[in-house]
Amino acid sequence: MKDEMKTPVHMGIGGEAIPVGVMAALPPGSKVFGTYRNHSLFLACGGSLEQFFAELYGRLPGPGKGKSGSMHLASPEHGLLLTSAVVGTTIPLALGAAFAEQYRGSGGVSATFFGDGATEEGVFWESLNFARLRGLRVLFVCEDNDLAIHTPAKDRRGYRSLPDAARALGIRAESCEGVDAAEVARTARTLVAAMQAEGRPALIHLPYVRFLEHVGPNEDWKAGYRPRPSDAELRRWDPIARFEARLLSEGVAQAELDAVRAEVRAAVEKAASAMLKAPFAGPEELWTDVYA
Ligand SMILES: Cc1ncc(C[n+]2csc(CCOP(=O)(O)OP(=O)(O)O)c2C)c(N)n1
Ligand SMILES: [Mg+2]
Repeated sequence: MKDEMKTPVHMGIGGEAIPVGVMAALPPGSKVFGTYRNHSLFLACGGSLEQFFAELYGRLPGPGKGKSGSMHLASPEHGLLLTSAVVGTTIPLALGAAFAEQYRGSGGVSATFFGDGATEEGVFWESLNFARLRGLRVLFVCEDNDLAIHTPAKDRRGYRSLPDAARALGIRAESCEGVDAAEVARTARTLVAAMQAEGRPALIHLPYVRFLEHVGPNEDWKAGYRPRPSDAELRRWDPIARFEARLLSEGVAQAELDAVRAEVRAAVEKAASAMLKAPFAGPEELWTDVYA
């Protein structure tokens, strides 16, 4: 709101359980790719809060030295090789990473996170086909908020079930609500185990609700392209509330949750205020990390 971040931010509020659950299921060392809606993914892969805020504030300690911004957060040392603003482009790269693992005989897997809109790109279907043909261990992770910016899926495609379409290609596919991190992890674990045993790709389809506008920090229920869910529906689709309810039902005390919440808030505030004072890259960085 203060315009301190000069990068467009595609917030992941409502979708947090997806990267958290899937990353919990992937074996260590997996190669991961994502989209511009990548904040939760960056943190779930193990990227630090300091690196995260530095990149959003455009500062030198960011993983892209502040030059890549929110839409291209990456952390290769944590397995997050690349995220991109160009819809669909990181899907085939995950095939390349899986092919490298297969070629070396290492048994490793890769995962690619993409929105439902990316399934309208030809490269998505080409990638499904090629991964199936070559028996590549790629987990396709569809983060389905039913929207490509403002356009719902029913106005964009002639088929209804993505898992059915993937199954027709001989790819294992499961759907589960992308709101309960533990449930997402359980479903992803089953698919990863099958992928490793059978040497073929798998697809996990995860519906969720995008709480905010396509890009930016505001709610936009009044914009007119989708109805506002009821308060009860919004509570049902809130991954944080859902996870807290699960923990409470499993015997965790409210005081413990409050302590974790306070600890996280303090860590976020500390990292954000420290990185707002971090230096910008100097002119000498203008021509570094430039490949084309
Ligand atoms: C190749 C390409 N075409 C169009 C765009 C413009 N664009 C940006 S986001 C977006 C919608 C993508 O929707 P989805 O993949 O479902 O991701 P979501 O924003 O819902 O997470 C489009 C069309 C783009 N960035 N790249
Ligand atoms: Mg979408």
